[in-house]
Amino acid sequence: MSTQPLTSGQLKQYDEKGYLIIRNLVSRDAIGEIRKVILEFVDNPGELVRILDPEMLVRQGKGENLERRARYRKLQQLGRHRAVVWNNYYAHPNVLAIVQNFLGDDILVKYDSVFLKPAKTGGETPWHQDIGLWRDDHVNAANAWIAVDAAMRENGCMQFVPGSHKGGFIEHAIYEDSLHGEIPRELTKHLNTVDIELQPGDVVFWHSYMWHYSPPNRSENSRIGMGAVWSSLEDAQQSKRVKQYLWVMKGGKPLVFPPEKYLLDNSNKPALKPFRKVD
Ligand SMILES: O=C(O)CCC(=O)C(=O)O
Repeated sequence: MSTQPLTSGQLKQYDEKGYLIIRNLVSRDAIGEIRKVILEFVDNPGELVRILDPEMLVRQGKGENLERRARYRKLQQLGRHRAVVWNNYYAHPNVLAIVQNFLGDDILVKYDSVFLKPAKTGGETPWHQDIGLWRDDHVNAANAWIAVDAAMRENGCMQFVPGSHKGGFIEHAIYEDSLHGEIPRELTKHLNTVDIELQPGDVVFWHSYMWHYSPPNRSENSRIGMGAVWSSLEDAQQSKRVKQYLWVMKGGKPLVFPPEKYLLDNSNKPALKPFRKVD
């Protein structure tokens, strides 16, 4: 397999706007297989029940009567536990052929999570930069999200601020009602945003400094997608926080499930600085 070189127009868009959408990167059949695995997992997680991350509503104790598929916002690291999800996205040759443009021929997965955002109950993801949450030096990581369901304005697609990656790192804050660290709220009141609307199999790639957000899903339609971060070997070697990376390409050769681990002992690295607390 070889790199699919990005065109000069695509590179210009990524450089100027900080993101790039590649349509139909994964086939509808492959996405259908992934969707089936995700829903089966939610229905019956077995011993991996710990990777189910509940919606805010449920965390607040307001989810008593919700059906099972309406209760969860995220499945942490499902990809690495399911061959279909891994091979059809994180290690998919079409996807890696794009990722090679950013990272070269040695590629590892740092992050693999499903974002569910169920109809009616799916909550918002606050404004953040990925690097603002990781707090590492991986400015050149390949960050991406693939649509499993159509992601539209109505069901809470992601929103980006084009060009925001040029502003560099923003120290994230945490509020009493924060889901996780976020860009300080006084900076997010008047933003020029774009809706990142995607059809199943479309993938959006973005810069680690990109400001992004997704609103609650008040529609009748589920909005499932999957987040990914791929790292170069150099970045993985310097990792401050993540202890385990997973190989998907070595020397330009794609690798399939089960992924080989790349383990780090970062126990003697300095502890992460906590987010600034705002009352
Ligand atoms: O799925 C979403 O709405 C949020 C995803 C996201 O923020 C991310 O992958 O960094």
